[in-house]
Amino acid sequence: MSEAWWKRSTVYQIYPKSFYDTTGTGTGDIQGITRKLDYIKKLGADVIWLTPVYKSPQNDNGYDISDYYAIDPSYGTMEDFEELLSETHQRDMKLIMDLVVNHTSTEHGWFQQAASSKDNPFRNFYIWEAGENGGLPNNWQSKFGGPSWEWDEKTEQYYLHLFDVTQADLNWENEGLREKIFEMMRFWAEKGIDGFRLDVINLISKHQDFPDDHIGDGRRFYTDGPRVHEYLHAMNRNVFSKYDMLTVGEMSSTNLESCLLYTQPKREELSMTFQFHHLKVDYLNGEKWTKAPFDFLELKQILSDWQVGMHEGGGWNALFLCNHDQPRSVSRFGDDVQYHKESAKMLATTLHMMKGTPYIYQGEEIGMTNPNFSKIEEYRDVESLNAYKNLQKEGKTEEEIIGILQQKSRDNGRTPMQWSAREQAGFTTGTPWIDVADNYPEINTENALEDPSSIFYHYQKLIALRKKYDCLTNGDYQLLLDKDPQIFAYTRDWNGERILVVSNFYGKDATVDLQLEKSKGVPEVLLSNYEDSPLNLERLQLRPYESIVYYWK
Ligand code: TEU
Repeated sequence: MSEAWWKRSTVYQIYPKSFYDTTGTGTGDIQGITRKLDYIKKLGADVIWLTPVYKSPQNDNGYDISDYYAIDPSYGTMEDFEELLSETHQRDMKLIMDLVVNHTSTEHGWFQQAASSKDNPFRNFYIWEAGENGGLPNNWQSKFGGPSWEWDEKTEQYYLHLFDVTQADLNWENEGLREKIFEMMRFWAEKGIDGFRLDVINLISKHQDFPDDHIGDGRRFYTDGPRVHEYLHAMNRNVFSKYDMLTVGEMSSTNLESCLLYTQPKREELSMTFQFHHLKVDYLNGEKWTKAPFDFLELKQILSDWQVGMHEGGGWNALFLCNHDQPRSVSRFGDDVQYHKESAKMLATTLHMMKGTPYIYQGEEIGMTNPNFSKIEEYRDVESLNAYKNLQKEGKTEEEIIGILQQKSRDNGRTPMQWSAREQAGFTTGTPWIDVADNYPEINTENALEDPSSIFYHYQKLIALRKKYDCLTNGDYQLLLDKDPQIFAYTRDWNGERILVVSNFYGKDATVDLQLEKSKGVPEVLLSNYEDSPLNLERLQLRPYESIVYYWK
């Protein structure tokens, strides 16, 4: 069997609302993406993932879809989309769409029908329960805070919403619903798109007795649920297999065993999965809305366990450190002031040399940082605004709450793309829907493109290495110095080729004894974030955030 094309690809994630505004409305648009395609081409990424641009009331920035067949007018028209797709293909790049099929907006026609009466034919497209003795059907919590059931006055039942109250969960038990979804997916496939990113796809199958959860928030009754593999296999047979697609599932609170099942080729489900365990290493006692430094040893262990586990089990990882739901990686795991460039490059190297398909989130390639918003009025995200209220109820002070949001809010990753030092970072001629980060005069794409030592060109080199070395696609993964509190080092071996990555995760020097066998001889340095990196591996001296890729053949 020939190698799947997406194994050597690098995906560039675009959050259209914050990418580039051509109309002066303050909101990015599809034409803006088309205009910036050459920029992405120059970076070398060969797949674009668009977060949702379908028609939506935008309560959750498009993850609340009201019409799967239409483009939201704030982003443009279907013609704009078709132009984007063809311009992408002309540049030998591919485009994948974000698909949200765990839930729809309550403004979707199906929900409107379903909520109109108990015997409407669409009623069973959603999940309705009568409730227990006048109370909620169970104690499951919404991921955005509060109960996951909402009372519907008219038909006197509750509907399930694992996210916002305007995001009603679809009933995948209903075969008619499944057929409608597959039909809609084929509509987009027929337009020529190259794949799907499937939003919280491991939540679509719920335990049908909807039990109370006595030890948690209910997630164990719908995460990687009873029929999820059956549904994904059917999706694969009905849609994916008929085209040549990259499919990536966003897996909430999943585990390795499940992700192997989702991605082993013989099972015919998905190409790869996103998992989030490594992005919870700065949660205090497992709680997101806390302020805490990240646990480096844990980060290393989790990433390594997934590397080894997916390699040995024949699965495939999607590799990422940030996205539109996460803080900026350089602010979170690096040093976004003193060692901005060095640490951003170090993080990129550490991730991109792993086994899997790497994802770059817009702005990550120039080291965009968290904006450090200091007033609640600057935040936009529904989840952050809910968290703000809940933390107030818990008695936290304003200062404490803002401190937490500065570290954890999803808005950290949603500020406008910093194109230039011009007003509003060159993102819009109007007023942006969310403020631009203050550091745009220094951190922007114009500066990055002019500076041969920029973070941008470092990513460009990483992408090129991944295309060239079979060892990066196929090699195994071995963690070295697992207990070292400062160094992240691993090897990749394949067919006599070896790649070694050594990264210093902190702003102080380090002396490293890798204890490698000597027989391999003197290596070549493939990439580093400092000039003249040392070749002597016996007592390797690393500078702050230094990261080096060695190669032996
Ligand atoms: O996110 C799913 C999800 O569970 C998270 O990443 C979520 O943001 C986090 O748990 C909050 O703490 C996806 C989308 O990426 C996100 O933007 C949507 O809001 C969500 O699904 C609902 O569609």
